[in-house]
Amino acid sequence: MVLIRVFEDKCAEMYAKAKIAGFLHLYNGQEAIAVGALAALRPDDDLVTHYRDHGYALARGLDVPAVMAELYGRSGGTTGGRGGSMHIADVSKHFWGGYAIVGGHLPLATGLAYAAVHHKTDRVVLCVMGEGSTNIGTFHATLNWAQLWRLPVIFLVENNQYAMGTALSVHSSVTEIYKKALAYDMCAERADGKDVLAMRDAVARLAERARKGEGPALLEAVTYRFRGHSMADSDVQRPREEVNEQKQRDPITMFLNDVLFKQNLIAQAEVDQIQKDVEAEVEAAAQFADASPEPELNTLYKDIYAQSVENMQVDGSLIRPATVLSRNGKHG
Ligand SMILES: Cc1ncc(C[n+]2csc(CCOP(=O)(O)OP(=O)(O)O)c2C)c(N)n1
Repeated sequence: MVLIRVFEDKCAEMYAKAKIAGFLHLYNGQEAIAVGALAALRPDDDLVTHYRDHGYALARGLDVPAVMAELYGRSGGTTGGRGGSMHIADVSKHFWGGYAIVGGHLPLATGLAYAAVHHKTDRVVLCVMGEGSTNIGTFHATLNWAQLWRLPVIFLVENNQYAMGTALSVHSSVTEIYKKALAYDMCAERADGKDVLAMRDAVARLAERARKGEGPALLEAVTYRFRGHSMADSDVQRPREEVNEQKQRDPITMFLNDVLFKQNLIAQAEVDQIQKDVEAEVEAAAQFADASPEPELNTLYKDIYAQSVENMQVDGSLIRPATVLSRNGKHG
């Protein structure tokens, strides 16, 4: 959680210095969700997220300098600098990407869950979205199929109570988001998204039932983001008092005070050391990103068409999507 916090504060600084361009949606305040959820999953469980994806990338163990270089749009980035902030991905880590289209990734995640069943693996898919996604048509179509086919997917809704600057009660007729799953007879739970252990326990429980073939679930994580929607947002819609009050319940200090200090699991000196080490790691990542060259112009079309992934391997097995074969004209 500290790594995500420090990393993203650095991102904000580098955005202001114009080292990072485009959209940049930060995760400050929501760190306990990604860290708790991924702690409950296996490294080969599949992960698909929305565009607020840096926290997931770091919690999944992607290379920190490569994530920073991706944000800088440099060739040392996770996708060679061609994706940027909203499209961090690393297939070797079963992280199939951040997606910019609100709700657009839900069918993809559910397709992965279908593939897991079809290939007789016991993998679970974690599909992360904001609460704004739950008003989108694909959300409803996807939940219907996922439940009908009892697919092993957890729909994790990060309810930070605003879609951009629009308050939940202004955009959704149902404000207890987990209840939307009940329309599809789907298992639904709500957890405190600022409590890292509560998040870990909830995801562990839902993953276990999904792995046993008991079907999908929707988990609503109630949270708040400490910054505006993106770095381009002046954040004028949210009352200052509300933002300040929410910052009093910071997931990092809550875990420190309510768990680690209370149970004598850590000393202040260790906390200080973690902070220092993380700051050094993030500084080194920023230097790596700065030194990494711009992508070569002749790589502009690389990885856009399916044939570029023709020989892609995941866990030793060759991926040969039908589109690859037909595009190459080798098979009909
Ligand atoms: C289909 C679609 N419509 C609109 C947008 C523009 N847009 C980007 S983020 C966003 C709000 C999403 O809010 P929420 O799902 O609650 O996630 P949060 O950003 O709060 O984490 C909107 C409307 C988009 N990217 N895709």
